[in-house]
Order: sequence, then structure tokens, then C-alpha cells
Amino acid sequence: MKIYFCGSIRGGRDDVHVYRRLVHKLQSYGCVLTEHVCNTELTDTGEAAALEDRVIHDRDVAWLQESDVIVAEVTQPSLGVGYELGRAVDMKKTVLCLFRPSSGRTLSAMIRGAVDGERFQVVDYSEDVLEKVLDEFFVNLKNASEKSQS
Ligand code: 6IA
Repeated sequence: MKIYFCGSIRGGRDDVHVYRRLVHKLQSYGCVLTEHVCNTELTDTGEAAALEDRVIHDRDVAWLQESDVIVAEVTQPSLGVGYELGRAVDMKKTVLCLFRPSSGRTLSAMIRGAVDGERFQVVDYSEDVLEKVLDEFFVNLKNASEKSQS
């Protein structure tokens, strides 16, 4: 299974420790194409590597296309994550968005409002149940895919 993980980079790196835990757990389900998102050396100026923005964009869109599932941590608002989610909806991908209400923020209506009871989900969670939330999501995903094959 190919997993595309989204998390804020230039939108701010406050939650990088959460991204690390999520990516670590996601790696038990498959290959995470975007492991760099949880790199603690990557700053919000995004200059850790000399990749041009166009190259980053085109490579990420290709990875999105290639992925089986997209998991996004959406607590820290990020234009790039919002853009990736919009593209993912257009590609009819299965998407899980994770939001921490304890942040005191209110999630964008364009993300919360995209929930369709089918492919696009938003789960409000807290860090202490992070692994459990992912376990539930992937078990349901597996059951749904087995059902559609039988
Ligand atoms: O607007 P933001 O920078 O917060 O957007 C973050 C999202 O866009 C992430 O989910 C990434 O998938 C994608 N993204 C943004 N910047 C980069 C990037 N910069 N590299 C890869 N994906 C990115 C250079 C970092 C370097 C380690 C290659």
C-alpha cells in the first residue's frame, strides 16, 4: 500500500513531533511516499534541499496520483496541505484528515465540509489515541476493500 502523508511545512512546523508519530505508525501499514514531511531538520522556509518549487509540486502531484490512500494532519493550517487535499478529491482518492480540537482552532469549512461519508473523512482526535485512530481507519479500509472484491 502506498500512503501519501500531508502535513504543514511552510505553513509552520509546530506539529512536527505529531507528524513523526503519524508517519512512524503509517509505516506499519505501507510505504509512506512523503516521509520528508516529518523531518525535524526541515524548517518552514523549506530550504533544506535545493529543490525548485516546481519540481516539488510536480513530484508531489505525481506521488498523490500514485498513492492508494492519503492521510493529512490538518490542525496546523497549510496552503499546500489544502491544495493537496483538493487535488486528492478530484482524483477520487480515499482521504483521512486528522484534526486536534485541543489546538483551540476551528477546522476550515472547506475541509470539514468535504466529508462525504465515503471517501473523505475527518476525525477529531487527541495525541493519546493517535495510533488507535489509525488502526481503526486501516482495519475499516481493509474490510471495505475485501467486501468490494467479494
Ligand atoms: O504550504 P506548505 O509548505 O505547508 O505545504 C505542505 C505540503 O506540501 C506537504 O504535505 C508536502 O507534501 C508538500 N510540500 C511543501 N513543501 C514541500 C517540500 N519542500 N518538499 C516536499 N513536499 C512539500 C522542500 C523540502 C525538502 C525536504 C525536499
